[in-house]
Amino acid sequence: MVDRRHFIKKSAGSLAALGGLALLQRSGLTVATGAEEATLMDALPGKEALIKKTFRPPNYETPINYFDAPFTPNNRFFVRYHHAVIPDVNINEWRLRIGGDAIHTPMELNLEQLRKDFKQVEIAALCLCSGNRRGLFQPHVPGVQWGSGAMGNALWRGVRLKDVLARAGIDKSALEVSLAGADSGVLPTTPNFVKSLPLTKALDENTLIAFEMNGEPLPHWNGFPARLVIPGWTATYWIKHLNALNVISKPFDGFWMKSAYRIPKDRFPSGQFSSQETETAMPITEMVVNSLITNLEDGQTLSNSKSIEIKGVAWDSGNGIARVEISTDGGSNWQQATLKQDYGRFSWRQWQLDFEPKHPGAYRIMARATSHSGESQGLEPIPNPSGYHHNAVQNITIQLV
Ligand SMILES: Nc1nc2c(c(=O)[nH]1)N[C@H]1C(S)=C(S)[C@@H](COP(=O)(O)O)O[C@H]1N2
Ligand SMILES: [Mo]
Repeated sequence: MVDRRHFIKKSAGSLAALGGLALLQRSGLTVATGAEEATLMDALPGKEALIKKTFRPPNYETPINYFDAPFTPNNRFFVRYHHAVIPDVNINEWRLRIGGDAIHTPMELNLEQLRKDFKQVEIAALCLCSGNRRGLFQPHVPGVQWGSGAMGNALWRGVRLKDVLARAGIDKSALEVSLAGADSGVLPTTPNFVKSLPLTKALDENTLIAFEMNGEPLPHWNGFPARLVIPGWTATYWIKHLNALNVISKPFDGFWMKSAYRIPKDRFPSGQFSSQETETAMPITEMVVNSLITNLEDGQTLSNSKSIEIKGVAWDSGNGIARVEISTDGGSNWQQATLKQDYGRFSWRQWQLDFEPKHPGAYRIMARATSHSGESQGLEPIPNPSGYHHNAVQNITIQLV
């Protein structure tokens, strides 16, 4: 049974929010007056209440105040699925099948073999949905209307994909590795969520088949018993409930590569995927530099505030964060925040700044991260049809009374 714990943060603006309100009113909850937007909190089994975007398939984002910790707890980690049929994997029956026309010896591994036969490694990495913050794009872009919580930072333990593929033997004709999970659509015509990686990324020493997250077995909703972890790349490639890997000599032509998760070419500073590129478009690959203020909200009123701590997180595709600058006057002056502990170049980096306001009033707070490659955030997101890579500098107003 799903434990339903609804509450309202603010009240309604958009039509979708109104739908949420109608639901709440039917379930007998009263709506706070004078507020602006409905937020529906709901707990999936084994999870704390998260912000529900859709129930079938389950799409739940993490409230940003939970990003206070260096690693996002498993029971607070966001959940994203494209399909509604998500099997409860029976570990005794689960096998990872390795095949494809460019593999020498097709094979099957059970979880025990995967854990015991290969060297285990652990890596801190941010799992970020390509469409995180899509809901902030103006004009509106279709798709799940994510806020800022379709991401989480975790310690992933597993084995290197390259070690597993080496055991099966890779032919020199190999071009891509396709990745499939156990979930499927309600209708047999729905294309399964299968992705592919260029061989070089599949063989990168940081690309893992992970079976643990923050020291525990992967939660069901985050891919039990094993998922791909592709540090630096958006989470669309981080296939959950992984059950098939195929090393192939031709570009994989499934729907989720050819038609979805694509961006206009040359518009972002992100990496290449030449076997999947056309003249005008390419698959989304690396994350872009970004940051988030995690302890203040737009419109928030703070009283008796002589010193205000501003804190948050910043990340990029793996060059590492060089600096985070904060403005408290709408962008006229910028101050460097203190970067906290470095957990590795694929982890997000926490940062902090103490702000001492001289007088009460409204303050416009902005945060801007710069990576070691020199990339920085712009004031506006880069437009693209599917609303990916939203990394505009945040701009929130707080009231000090
Ligand atoms: N099997 C499977 N894996 C998947 C998906 C999916 O729909 N099915 N969605 C991907 C996308 S788009 C994202 S953002 C991440 C989300 O990971 P999480 O649910 O563990 O937070 O899973 C990825 N792996
Ligand atoms: Mo995603």
